[in-house]
Amino acid sequence: MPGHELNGLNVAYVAQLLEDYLDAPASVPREWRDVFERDGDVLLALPGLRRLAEPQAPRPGPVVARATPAPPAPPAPPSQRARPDRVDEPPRPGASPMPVVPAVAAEVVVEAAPSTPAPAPAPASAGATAAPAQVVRAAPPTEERHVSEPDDELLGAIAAAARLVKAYRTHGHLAARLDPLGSEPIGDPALDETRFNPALTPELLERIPARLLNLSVEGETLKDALPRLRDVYTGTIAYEVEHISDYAERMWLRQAIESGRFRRPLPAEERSALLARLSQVEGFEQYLRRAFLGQKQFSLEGLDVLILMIDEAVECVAASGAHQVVIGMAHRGRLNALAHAVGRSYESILREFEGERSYDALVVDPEGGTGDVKYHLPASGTRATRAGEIDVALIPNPSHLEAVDPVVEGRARAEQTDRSGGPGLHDPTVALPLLIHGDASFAGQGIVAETLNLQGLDGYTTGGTLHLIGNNQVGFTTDPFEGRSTRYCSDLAKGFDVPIIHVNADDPEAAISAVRLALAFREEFGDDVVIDLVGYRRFGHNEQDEASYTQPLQVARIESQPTVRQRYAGQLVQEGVLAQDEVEAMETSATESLREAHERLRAAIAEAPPVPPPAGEPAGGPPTGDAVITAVSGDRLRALNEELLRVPPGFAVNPKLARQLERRNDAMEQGGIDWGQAEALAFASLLEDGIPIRLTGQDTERGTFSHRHLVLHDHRTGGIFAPIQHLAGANASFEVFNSPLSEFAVLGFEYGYSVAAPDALVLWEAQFGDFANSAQVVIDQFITAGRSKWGQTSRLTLLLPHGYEGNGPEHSSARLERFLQLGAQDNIRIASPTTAAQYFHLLRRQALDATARPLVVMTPKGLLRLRHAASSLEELADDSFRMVLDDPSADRERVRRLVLCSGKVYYDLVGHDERAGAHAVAIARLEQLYPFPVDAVAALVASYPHLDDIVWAQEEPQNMGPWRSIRHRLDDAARSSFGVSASRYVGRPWRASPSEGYPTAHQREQDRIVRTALTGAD
Ligand SMILES: Cc1ncc(C[n+]2csc(CCOP(=O)(O)OP(=O)(O)O)c2C)c(N)n1
Ligand SMILES: [Mg+2]
Repeated sequence: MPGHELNGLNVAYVAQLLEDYLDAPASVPREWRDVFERDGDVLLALPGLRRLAEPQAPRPGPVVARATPAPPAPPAPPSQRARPDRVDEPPRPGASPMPVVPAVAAEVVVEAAPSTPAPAPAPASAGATAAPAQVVRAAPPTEERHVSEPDDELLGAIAAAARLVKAYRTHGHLAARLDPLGSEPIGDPALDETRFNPALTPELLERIPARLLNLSVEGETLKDALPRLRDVYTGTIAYEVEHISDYAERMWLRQAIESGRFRRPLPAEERSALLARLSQVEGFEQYLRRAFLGQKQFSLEGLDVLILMIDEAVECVAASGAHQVVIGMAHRGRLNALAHAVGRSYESILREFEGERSYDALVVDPEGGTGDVKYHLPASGTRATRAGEIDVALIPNPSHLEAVDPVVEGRARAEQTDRSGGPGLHDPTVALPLLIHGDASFAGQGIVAETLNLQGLDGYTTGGTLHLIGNNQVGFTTDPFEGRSTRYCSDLAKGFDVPIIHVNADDPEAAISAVRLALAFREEFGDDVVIDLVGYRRFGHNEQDEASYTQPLQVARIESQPTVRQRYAGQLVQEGVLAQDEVEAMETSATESLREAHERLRAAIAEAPPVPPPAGEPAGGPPTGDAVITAVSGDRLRALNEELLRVPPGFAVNPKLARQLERRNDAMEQGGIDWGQAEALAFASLLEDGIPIRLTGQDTERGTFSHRHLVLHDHRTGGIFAPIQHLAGANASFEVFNSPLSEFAVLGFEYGYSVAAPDALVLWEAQFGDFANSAQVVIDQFITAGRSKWGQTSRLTLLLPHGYEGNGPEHSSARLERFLQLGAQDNIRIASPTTAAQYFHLLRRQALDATARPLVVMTPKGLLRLRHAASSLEELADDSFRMVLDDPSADRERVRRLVLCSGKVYYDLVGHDERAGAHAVAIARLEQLYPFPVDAVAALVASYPHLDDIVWAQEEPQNMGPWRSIRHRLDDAARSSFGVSASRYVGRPWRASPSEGYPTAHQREQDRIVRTALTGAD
């Protein structure tokens, strides 16, 4: 604390720091921690500070108990944990570690009273730490100092005032009038100025200059400022921002909140426009309810201003240059959003209530889909704003609440990414992701946390998401006290350093100001913001529901509650902004336009014949992608291989890894191209073909099994370099990122990305295939069903390590059976390639096939390096993906049994001791499992003229693996051959758990399966 005069008005500043310290030691600069820990007695001798410390006396802390060890240093700020610089790039702004001390010193300067700026504490060096005690202890007697005699009472009052201000900033929300239903806020004693010691009487408040407290509200003294502070923090809008660890963000928010720059009174025409909009929103819900009694609409009423908030968000980001707003939301108010936020015509929505399909994608899809309920369907439109036109997309979602969140993020990220080359160029200003949550689902669904965790990650950030929680204080019939352990439904966001704005849904102007502040913050810092819109649910969960069965008191309260439109109309009339007849005209006009649209629709329905129902599965069978040429010339591959091994001068690849990578050169000429190399060559050639690629997953840059190494790390400097992002002939970007430890959110993200980037090859890799079931909602509701429900598909490719290698129940099976069960109507592709070349061609086919479909690949583990599974350059250069691989060594005249299998078990079969003598056995592989290659399998069977046995061999249990899904196909093929009527099963018996936990048990079982398949004997 060198240079600090503890008497005089800086005590207020020290008091603030001390209070912070008592609350959370790590929150104050280390220098000040040292001071408090070492010089506690001295400080406590000062009257203002003694009072401050007194109420805290029971708390252990160095100021009152010096012996307590110093608290641990705070974790490094995010910037210190940033990805290492790419070697060939100039250091990115903010990428290099920020020194802690200067940042904190800046806080000291700002926090200090402007008229008596306190110098920043010196860094805690050995010399400097000794000094403060000296300064304080060696201070001359009070009468000799050139400062005025401290006024004990005033100093104490200032310390109390600092605490009061802090209390308003941190806990003002507890006293805010947030509930339109009028529940009393719980308040907080710390907000009561009369409870301090000394009590902050009006006389004392008047003696405290507001500037000492570093307030941004107006007022000369605290007496003037306090009512404003109260208005700002405890009105119909409230803020939680003080938990944010980033100093600049916190200061910016404080200033923005207290200055009221986003809360200025709105001009009369804006207010009247808000009322007109509210009239439309309310009129829409009321019209639907009256016209279609009992049909589900999931009315928004009670949260009507949500639509105004979306309007405002669209305006704000359009003004900042965005081209698109990507919205994700659930059922509540979705129809209203379709009509008003996206701009879908009233007719098209009313048509669905009339029981007609209006969603074009389903009608034009020749195969016919199931379609979806009206409150899940996608829509997009163009909105006119003051800054020009902007696209608004409401993306389709399943009933699974919050599952759409990461999908929106992925979609926005794709919109924001220029994929023309290198690692891709991300510009978050291009699109705004806007997520609308329910209060119960935001607090209850884990996917929300997974999605929030994406916000600051290089590979996933979208430059900040605007989260609007439509908080109607109920979830179906569940009250908040049953549904969450936290006070606010938004509390989860605090752990992610996200600012939270609570706003009363009966105050449209406050709601607008919340959006303005939120989006200004996003623009400034590129981070997420949550707005908790506190309203109510005027009716039941849906229109068939009776809310008073379970929430009788709330319902009674709501019945006596005027609507927000009525309230606002009353306010505008009373304030002379509008006349009563103008208000009524708005209401009438809203209802009239709905009525007219409905009449037009009825007339159209009466005239036009109903649209015929879509046809079922096409007779001709689904497209196979056979026609795609996937081979790449040997010369091109050689050149690419060289480039893939090239690093900048001076870049030091780990020597052990360098030796491994060098072997790739030999493999090009001598054979032995393994999985990792084949994959890199497939990717590189696709980049030259102009196909952008995005590959993510846990530890994917290196590869879980250390086989990929697309991103290299300089073993001396830690710098990183990805040769694949620097190919001279690349015409598209290659994004590669290690994902956070999530499956649900990251797979949802990649799905969203892949839909928005239909030409890109987007791949997600599971650490082990088993873990994909953590993302089952994305697989079931989006990836496999999206095409049927919404006409939405993509090339998303799932790489799922699969295979029984004795690693136990959880690291063996990617649950292939689940994907096979989900395959229908050519919705996905499922493959289990067994050679590096097959994988190479499969990847290229997936990217180049004109028909986009998701692909699920059972990828290997042990096979990654298995010599037999490796391929030659010729196989990459001349071949293509084969859905069935015949036995290359079979003697057709001798073969009596055809063993068909898929995946790694093939190598167990051909490598078994019994194989050499089993001349009557041919072993063939099914490399594509869905769509099932009917013709290729029939041709294979027919090519063995003397068969009397067809065996399906799998290492999975009988209730898992492919058997149950493909058995009928094999039987069909068997019947077409001469001597066989049905196929036989060889594999693990029915099992509740996929695999043995003991390696010896695994070995025994594996041996039994293979032996039985080869010899026919158990
Ligand atoms: C994952 C999931 N579980 C359960 C449901 C069934 N469900 C539909 S709405 C609802 C209540 C949602 O409450 P909230 O998030 O507060 O939204 P609100 O309906 O109140 O707008 C529930 C439990 C669901 N749709 N999704
Ligand atoms: Mg709710």
